[in-house]
Amino acid sequence: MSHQLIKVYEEGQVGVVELNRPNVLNALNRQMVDEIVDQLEMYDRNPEIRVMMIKGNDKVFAAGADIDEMMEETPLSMEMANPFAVWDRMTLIKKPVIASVNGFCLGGAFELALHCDLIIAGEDAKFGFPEVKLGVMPGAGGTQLLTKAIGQRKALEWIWLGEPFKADEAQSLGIVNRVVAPELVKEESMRFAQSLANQAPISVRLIKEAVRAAEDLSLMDGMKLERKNFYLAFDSEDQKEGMKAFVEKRPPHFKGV
Ligand code: CO8
Repeated sequence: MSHQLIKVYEEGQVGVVELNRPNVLNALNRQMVDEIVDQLEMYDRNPEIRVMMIKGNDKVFAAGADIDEMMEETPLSMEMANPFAVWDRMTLIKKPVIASVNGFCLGGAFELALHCDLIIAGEDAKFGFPEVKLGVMPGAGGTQLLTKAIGQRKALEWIWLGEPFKADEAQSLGIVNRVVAPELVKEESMRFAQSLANQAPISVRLIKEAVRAAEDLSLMDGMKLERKNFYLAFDSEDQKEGMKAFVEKRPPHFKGV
């Protein structure tokens, strides 16, 4: 598949999607979101890939949705184009997705990062929802994902004021997993991704499903899902290998089957 607005490449078992519209600070238009999600789905189906990463460039992750593309929209044009269906597909990705963030990560771009499982950020990263300053509001899940992550009061403060906040504050509230020097973001993200790629892939995907379900399910329903996934793991060769390796006092070799 040929891409125009993203670059894709693999490092070992990590599939990388790099946002590539530098002249507009990687502003996300519909084509770009389509390309991102199409590629994530391809990696999700590719047995050679165990972890995915979405990154911007050294200066910016992305400055939000493409305002030029959006400004003439009408309610009916959006109803007919259904621009958020592609975002829903992202929630169905089974393998881990890491957002690797330098610089601005605003609006739709922050929503893209919040759709990822983990966020590694540089000290230079700035997160925020400036939509209120444009007379609109987040539309790709921002009000829901941020509120679930940090609670209503902080979410309202940030979304109402629309000011960007720094990586260390995002980390203290549990939005960002790790903050490192700006020049180390790619390296740290890749190190994290590679260590995740070494874990048993079936365990990793079953864990993702169970942890993500905790957002929506009652405790008892969540426990039931966890139990099913726990049983399912025992259908894998990796479960046999993992436990055998422990007993034989050697490192396991996981194949993802
Ligand atoms: N859309 C389109 N173009 C943009 C965007 C954007 N979001 N952000 C920056 N650009 C363009 C600028 O117009 C400029 O182009 P040009 O050189 O042709 O004038 C170029 O990128 C460089 O930008 P600046 O000169 O403004 O760079 P600065 O370093 O001075 O400022 C900022 C950087 C602070 C990030 C500034 O560019 C800015 O405020 N950008 C807009 C941020 C914003 O409001 N984002 C939210 C957009 S709305 C949204 O995301 C809704 C999401 C819901 C739907 C999601 C669907 C995908």
